[in-house]
Amino acid sequence: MNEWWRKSVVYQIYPKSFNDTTGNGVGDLKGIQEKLDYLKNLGVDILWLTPVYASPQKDNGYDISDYYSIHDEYGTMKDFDELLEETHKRGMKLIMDLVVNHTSTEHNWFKESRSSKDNKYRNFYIWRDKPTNWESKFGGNAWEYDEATGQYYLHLFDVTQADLNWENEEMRQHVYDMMHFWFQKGIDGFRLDVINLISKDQNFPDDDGSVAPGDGRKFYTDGPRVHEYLKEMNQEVLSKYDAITVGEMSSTSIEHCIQYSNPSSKELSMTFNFHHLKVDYPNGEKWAIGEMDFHALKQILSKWQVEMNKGGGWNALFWCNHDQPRVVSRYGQDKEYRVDSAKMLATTVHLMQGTPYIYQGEEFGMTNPGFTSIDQYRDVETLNYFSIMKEKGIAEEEIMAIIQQKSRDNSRTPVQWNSDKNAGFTTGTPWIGVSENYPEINAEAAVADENSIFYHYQKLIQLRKEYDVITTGDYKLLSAEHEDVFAYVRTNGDEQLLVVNNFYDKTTSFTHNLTAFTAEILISNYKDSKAFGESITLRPYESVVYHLR
Ligand code: TEU
Repeated sequence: MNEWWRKSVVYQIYPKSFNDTTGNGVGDLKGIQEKLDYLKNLGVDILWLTPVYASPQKDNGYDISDYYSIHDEYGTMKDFDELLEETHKRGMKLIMDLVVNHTSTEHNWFKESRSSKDNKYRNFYIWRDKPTNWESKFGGNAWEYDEATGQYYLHLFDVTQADLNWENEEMRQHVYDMMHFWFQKGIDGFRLDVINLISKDQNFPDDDGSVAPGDGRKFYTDGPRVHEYLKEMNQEVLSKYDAITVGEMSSTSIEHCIQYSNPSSKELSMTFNFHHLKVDYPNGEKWAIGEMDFHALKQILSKWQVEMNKGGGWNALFWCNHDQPRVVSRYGQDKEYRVDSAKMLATTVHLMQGTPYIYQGEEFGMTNPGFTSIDQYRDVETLNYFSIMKEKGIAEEEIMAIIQQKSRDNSRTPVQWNSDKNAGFTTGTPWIGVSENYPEINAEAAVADENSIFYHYQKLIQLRKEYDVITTGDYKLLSAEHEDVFAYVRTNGDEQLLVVNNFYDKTTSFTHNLTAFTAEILISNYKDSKAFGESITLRPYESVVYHLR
């Protein structure tokens, strides 16, 4: 296991909400550059920028209209080059977001493609005389009729995001050329957006509705040629650079993620999966009020740890990103136990095997904003589902409660830098509202407080570099049936880490049968956690890591 990224920690930046230096209310590249020393102090190794390419911004940059230029609100290519240089100067790496399952319908390729059936770009996209009954992930039909040429084009996401046709070798070559362009500028890798959706069943069958009406996922998820395409991408591009790649795998399986990320496959470095972030989806339905299923959470995270380790795969470890609610509000308690529960949640994933990802603001415990009106929301998926739920006759009050819990905008409010106006994010009007708790919850206050969540993350990052057992140790879940505690042990020969996390606001106890000659506490979220013993009492949200020899 010599790949450098196995001991690295990645920090995800959503530029639109990170830091605005022009006063236009939108974050920009110079704003990221301003915060590089803050990120260096946190101790992260790699920065992941979500898309900064030219885009109409219908899906905040995941609808790309030109892969070779920077979105004008974010700055210029010169700004990008300077950011990359300053990042490298600080010994950090930078990866970009590769969105090649689809482009914006504003992309020149699509404009050409839709202009006529015999245009040379026609088959860069997926055109059919007859649509299937597949649903878009953003609601509604996944096909759009185009008058000009009397056919339908596929869009698994928004109608302005047309799916690329990966069966077309010339299109694939255009993608590889673009990847070389960015690698030759000096970037260090890519996060690959919904990359396991690029291979579609070419029979385009209707869905039988057995999972959900018009589901369709089984006809394009981990599709028939996906591994062939990724091997080709690796052969043509990735193998020529010392790159880190992480695939976002929607609705995937452990077997596929082992194949995607086992080095012998020569595909990707690691994978994101989302099964642990659906344990508050009642009957698998995102757009409903749901509570965390704690036992399911423990089982899913543990199964992925054990199976990926056994199969030689590599997990991206995370709770938060720009599509998910803030974990301290979701699986923790963001009022009187915000600090303790945020630290506990961080420890839970950072002591696992894999590469941890920290999403902007998670390192000091930003919470969901608690918006109450649909006018406060911006996310295309959220706004689509507001309309869908209204059409279903659901009461607006219930709709707003669901959206308040599940919307992707929960993680997209501006980073709260300090207690100044707009939390120091912008001197203008922010593109989306700032959470009202910014005077108390902000980076400046966290850096000034030695007991803050910030320094807990800083310590976790340091531990990963210091203790090989975190990177290479086996994983075993303990007391699977415990109602309150998520405990596991990492083992590397005669060295063990016992990680115990109380996920609830009441004192509980945990017993085990581990023995040790010496035991020290590596990290805890309480100053006076109990010494190692057969029975360990855990106060509300108490989280302790014991190093046993
Ligand atoms: O997300 C894929 C995706 O399906 C997410 O939108 C998420 O799983 C969904 O919202 C859950 O309901 C990627 C990007 O991360 C996301 O921001 C983009 O909107 C999407 O792809 C399309 O590019």
